Amino acid sequence: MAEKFVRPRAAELDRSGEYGWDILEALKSYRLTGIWIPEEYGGQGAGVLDICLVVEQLSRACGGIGVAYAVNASARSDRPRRHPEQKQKYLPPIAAGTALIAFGLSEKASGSDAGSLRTTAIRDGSDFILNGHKKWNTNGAVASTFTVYALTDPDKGMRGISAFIVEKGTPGFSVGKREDTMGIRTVPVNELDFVDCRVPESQVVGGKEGGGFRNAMMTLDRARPGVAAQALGLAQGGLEWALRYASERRQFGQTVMSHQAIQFMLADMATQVEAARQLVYTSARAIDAGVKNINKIAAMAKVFATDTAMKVTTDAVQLFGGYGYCRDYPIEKYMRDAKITQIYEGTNQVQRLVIGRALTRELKELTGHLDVTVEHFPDFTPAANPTEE
Ligand code: COS
Repeated sequence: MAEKFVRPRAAELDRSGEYGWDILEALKSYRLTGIWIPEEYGGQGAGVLDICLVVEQLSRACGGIGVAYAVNASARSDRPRRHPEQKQKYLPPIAAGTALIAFGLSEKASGSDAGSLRTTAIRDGSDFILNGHKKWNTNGAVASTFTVYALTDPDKGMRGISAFIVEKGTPGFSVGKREDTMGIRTVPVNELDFVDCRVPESQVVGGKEGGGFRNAMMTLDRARPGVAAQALGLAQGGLEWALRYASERRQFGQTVMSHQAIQFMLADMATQVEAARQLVYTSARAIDAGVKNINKIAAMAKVFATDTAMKVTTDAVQLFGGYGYCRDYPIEKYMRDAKITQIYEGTNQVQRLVIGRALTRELKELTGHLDVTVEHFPDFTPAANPTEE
């Protein structure tokens, strides 16, 4: 599907910035929209690994289409899935591909520090009145259903955040400025504005006020393998273009592929792509298996696959030489698309923070405390390793 419908359109969608509506139609006809949705709601009951496999193949042809697909799966958070009325209302249109999803967490002054968001949702009878502004909303201009995080209890800070489902067209809600992005240009990335926007309490995600920050964190943990899969597809696609070019381009009387310096570069690129693949699939399988603490492995997959994508696509541009720097050739787009994967869904610095905190937690469980001294390593103390007489 990706080879037939996505690859031939990638360059044009990148140039025009137009959303790939024709590709959405193809995804629908292949029954690939909302594959993660249970069968009784029109989906295929598939898991995160399946989402990753689709995202990888789409991104191998076009990173923008890959993320346009992946962002719809952000609705796959735990709480709405446990709320029968919301499931009944929102899941079938996503499965049918008639509803596209966007995830509204970040704000102008609240990015990595997601808990510092300022949008408010103040209760008024059985409704909430939303006021504020969201930033970096991937899919913004095309989505019909938005998950929006807002403070229902501003005095409690991040512990007073709740998540809302907001529908396009709700009075007081508008999609604002579109960003002129470096890559993933087929996907609109917008600001969102809320001015006295009234949302009924039935649209509090999961039907329960509060717990929004935790919900956002859990959603991100489960979505990060999807961004990692986008990066993996970009890295794989970049590698394939580099291989093709290196086996055709001739310099010094032979293909550049025949030069050992180039072979070594390609060998490193291929090894890194394969290592990223294993981590992406492992993290996805862990989520599908219901493993409890998946934030570390999800962050590892995200950080490794996206750093790999950046490195491999940059090396692929290098292998193309001057041609790699020109828009006549497909490879520079891979590098532009790859860059954002290191930034969104939590920067790679935040991922390292998440991994570091998880390691600290594990160490605490292992040792009972953090005051590690030499006695914690008895095998390495002089008594256990007597020196020769
Ligand atoms: N799963 C469940 N709960 C989690 C969690 C997770 N992965 N991470 C944190 N929490 C809970 C904590 O247990 C804590 O709960 P209590 O209030 O009951 O103690 C609460 O959330 C606050 O956690 P913490 O103190 O770790 O929050 P921080 O402000 O330090 O922020 C980071 C943590 C930096 C990890 C978070 O803000 C983050 O992920 N930022 C990046 C945001 C992001 O990815 N944005 C991209 C959006 S898409 S464009």
